[in-house]
Amino acid sequence: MSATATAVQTPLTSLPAWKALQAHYEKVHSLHLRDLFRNDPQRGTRLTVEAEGIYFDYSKHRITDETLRLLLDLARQSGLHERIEAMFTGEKINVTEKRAVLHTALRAPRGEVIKVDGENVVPAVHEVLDRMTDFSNRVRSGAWKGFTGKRIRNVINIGIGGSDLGPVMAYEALRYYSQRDLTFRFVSNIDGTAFAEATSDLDPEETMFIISSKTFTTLETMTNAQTARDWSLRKLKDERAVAKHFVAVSTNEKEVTKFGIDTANMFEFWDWVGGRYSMDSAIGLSTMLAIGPENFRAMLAGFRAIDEHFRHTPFEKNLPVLMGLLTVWYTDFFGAETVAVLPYEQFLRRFPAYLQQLTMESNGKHVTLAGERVNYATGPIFWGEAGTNGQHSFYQLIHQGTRLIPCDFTGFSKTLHPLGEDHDLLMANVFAQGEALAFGKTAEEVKAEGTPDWLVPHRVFEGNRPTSTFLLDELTPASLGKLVALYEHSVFTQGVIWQIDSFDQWGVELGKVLAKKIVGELEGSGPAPGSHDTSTTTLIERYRKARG
Ligand code: G6Q
Repeated sequence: MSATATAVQTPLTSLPAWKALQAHYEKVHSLHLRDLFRNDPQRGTRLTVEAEGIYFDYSKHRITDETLRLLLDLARQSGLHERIEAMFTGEKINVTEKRAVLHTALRAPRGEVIKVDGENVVPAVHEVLDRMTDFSNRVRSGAWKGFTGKRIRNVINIGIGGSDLGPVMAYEALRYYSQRDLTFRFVSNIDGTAFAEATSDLDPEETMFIISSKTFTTLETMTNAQTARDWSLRKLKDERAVAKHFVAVSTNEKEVTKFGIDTANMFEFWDWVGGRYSMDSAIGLSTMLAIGPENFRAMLAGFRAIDEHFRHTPFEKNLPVLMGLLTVWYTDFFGAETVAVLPYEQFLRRFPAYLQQLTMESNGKHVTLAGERVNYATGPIFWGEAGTNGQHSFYQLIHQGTRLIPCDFTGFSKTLHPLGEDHDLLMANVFAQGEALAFGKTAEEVKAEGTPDWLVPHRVFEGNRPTSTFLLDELTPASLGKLVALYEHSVFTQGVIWQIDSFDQWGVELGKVLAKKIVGELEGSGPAPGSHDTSTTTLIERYRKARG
């Protein structure tokens, strides 16, 4: 294993920058954004960065120049630069699974050399991309026929977690660019309803299933895949039809073959691609089928632009580094427990759900790389909703509740569907919310509006609620790639500071094992056979009785 991955680290709370930040927090935590802006007329232009077509305004954060300086020191003292290099060059930084972490290789240009165990992985990446391209072209053009000779009109991705959330999000986000005579559906849940509803109006003769599973052993996906097989063969009545209606995306050739899918119809990826980092691997096959190979490659180029930015830009101008450090600042010093992700773009409505997995599965850890329990908070809860819907529900709590919730606003200067004044109204809301959250409304201002004294406290907005604003030109495949990569690398930055393994997921593995154990105990009646606590035993027994 690499030196960087296993190097003994100074505990986070012993780093000089951490201690300095603790002392600094005491001095600055009560400063109000109103005063910070009043005392620095340039603040709204100074605390911004523009890179790769993304304008990032972080001026409405509760920071001073000194805060930034100390946070950047923290990044340096945490070895962030070395850790970035270790990731990009294929060191096995996922220490608990002894794996390299190379989603960045998925968007590396042909000709780049990135080695894992002495072997350059880039040619294999492009070989799979080329096969995906060829396959996508054939399906999109109608050259690929179903078993009975009809063209494929429906594509259903069966996968869960990292093998579902990225594809769903990307399909929704880039629907504008998709081939509209193809229908796309996604089945993830192990719930008959999910499959039944997704297929109820479809004809098996025109339907193709992509079975997406890194391991090809996940209970939900394998159960749904079997259901899909039965559903298809009920109509197509011939095992040979599987080759025309099923393709697999997996790292597990053996299990794919066992399922009956021809490996000629298998699109490979590798153990150095984590599930939640896999939307631009072959797991993105449904995305490529929807938007076409050229758009898919444009998306990869967007990812790549941010990879290069993250790797080579000095930290003070580095978007993901600044984003990650701000998250650490609020999580560990202000005790903020959540981050709200608020894209003002209807096509990005699944983006918060996607980010929940990316951020929370990556940094929801309480043990350091050295196996010690942390004595500081790690990954906050990410949640959110596309604007302006949230404004009419939970924004109340952000404005006037008792919790501090940093918000990420994302907006686009141009809309893909210009409709009257809609876009101006949408964007006016982004700007107005950021302004209101930062500056609020004082009692004097409320009184001056003629509010009766008894109502004044209810109508006061304290303000000082921090926000980031990301302004992009237009939602395109490339800009989506950039946005996702920003968060990927922000998550990485946080994980490095917190000294955790952002790339394992033992909590997910546990769930996979537990259900398998109980499922066999649900049949029959009378006392439950397994040995569980009294609560679980009673629940199992009630279920056994009720299901009959
Ligand atoms: C992601 C996780 C998890 C995984 C799913 C599906 O990082 O590992 O969400 O993607 O459990 O796993 P398979 O792709 O192996 O079916």
